Amino acid sequence: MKQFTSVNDVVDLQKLVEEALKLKASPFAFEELGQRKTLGLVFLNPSLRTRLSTQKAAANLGMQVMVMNMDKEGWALETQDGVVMNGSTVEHIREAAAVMGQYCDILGLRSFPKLTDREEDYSEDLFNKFIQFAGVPVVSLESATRHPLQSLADLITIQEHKQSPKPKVVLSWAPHIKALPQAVPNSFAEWMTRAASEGLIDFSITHPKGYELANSFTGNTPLYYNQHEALKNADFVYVKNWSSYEHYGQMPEVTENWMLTEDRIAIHTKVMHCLPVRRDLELSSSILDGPQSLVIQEAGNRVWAAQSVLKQLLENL
Ligand code: SN0
Repeated sequence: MKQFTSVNDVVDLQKLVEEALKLKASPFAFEELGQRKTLGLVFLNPSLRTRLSTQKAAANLGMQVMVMNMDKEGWALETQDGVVMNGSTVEHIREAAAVMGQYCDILGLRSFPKLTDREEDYSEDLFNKFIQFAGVPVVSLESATRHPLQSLADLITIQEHKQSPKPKVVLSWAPHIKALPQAVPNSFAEWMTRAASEGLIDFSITHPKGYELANSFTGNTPLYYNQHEALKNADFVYVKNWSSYEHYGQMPEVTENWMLTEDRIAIHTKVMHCLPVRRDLELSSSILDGPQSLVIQEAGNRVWAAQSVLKQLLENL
């Protein structure tokens, strides 16, 4: 593996999940591998799980970690080319990324979309420039359109908790008060589509009209506008809010209540969410506090997702 920005960087999906579960069973088996190697984690947006789990994963592999909270502690970054920098931006991403590449063997970057210009966000211009100028392998810690470490942790969690050889997995839209990125559901759909194509799961999506995700992420995945119908016999429900792709960054009106509650799912259905979750807005607190929730185990698996990816990148340095 030379970089990790989407499921397309993964050659053997099942092997990566197996590797992550092996690392979970034996976290320090490769503690020499990352010795004298430095991981830099660059955040342009907030983070809890990604920051701590990736830091822990790197430490388990013997790496040194440096964290740069660019949004709060760095110079204001310019990302456009051909501008005279006589305004508020202080440093161009060309120099910033190249300099961080001098200090680090691997770099991680988190950068949310602005949700105003779809073409700009979906071009992943900032992310691609960072990769281009860093000159070292880059791991996505969530980009404008994807969150692959989250999706890998989700697949690990499904693999760990499944009760049948081919469980039914449903992505279900949830209400929110803010317009959120499509990165998490895009990525989840992309990873689950790949898992479904390898016969590991059955995958479908349910959301209100107006919240269709880009086809490049969902492919031929069955889509239901009726949540009740979609959730029948589901083994795993993945709850997430996202804003509209078509009416980009908008929140088209939804009249029905889409919040997942216990009465909407079977007793054996497990509930997942990437977190942070807004209780009793996206998901009922009775589900979150009950035996059907996997959200904490899922967050725990972020360590093994990050560690399996860092291990493959280190082996390729
Ligand atoms: C982010 C998102 O992409 O949906 C990060 C998820 C890992 N979530 C939020 O920004 C939540 C913000 C909020 O106000 O609830």
